[in-house]
Amino acid sequence: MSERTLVLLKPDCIERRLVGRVIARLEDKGLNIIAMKMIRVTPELARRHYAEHLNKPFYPGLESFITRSPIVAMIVEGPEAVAVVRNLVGVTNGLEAAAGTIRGDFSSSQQMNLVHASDSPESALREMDIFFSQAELCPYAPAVKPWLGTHEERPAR
Ligand code: FUP
Repeated sequence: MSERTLVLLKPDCIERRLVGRVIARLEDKGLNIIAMKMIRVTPELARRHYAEHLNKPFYPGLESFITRSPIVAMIVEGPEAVAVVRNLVGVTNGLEAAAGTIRGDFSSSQQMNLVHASDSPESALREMDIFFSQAELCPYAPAVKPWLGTHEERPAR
């Protein structure tokens, strides 16, 4: 079923000039980018986004990292987008992420792992709302739809 999820290209992704290569992986998979902007995360925004980690020992370092350079925030849309994007991104620690995933191919760090992707449909709704207003969404028909699956797999909705 078609879903939307939040993707953040983190400061290390921008600093290392990997933005184009990471976006290409999302596009290659057949996902639609329906919103995108470059912003600098403020400490307040970091605390909202990472609310579940606020009391963890690694939070101060995480906040310093996510606020140190701009990020690119995106909403991507496609069949089962939440799980599909998490699989493309790989597990949290770049050293453990599978080869072929973004983190597995480009990261050797637990903190500087290039990309954030929502971990559930509920998280996606909460996080999309933090970074984007409804007016910023630009949905469009995916030209690749005939290649995304058979009619039996995904009846018209
Ligand atoms: P993920 O869902 O893979 O982005 O990872 P988590 O939600 O578990 O963690 C959020 C961010 O905190 C990760 F991107 C990296 C960072 N982190 C650390 O820096 N140290 C830790 O021990 C755990 C997570």
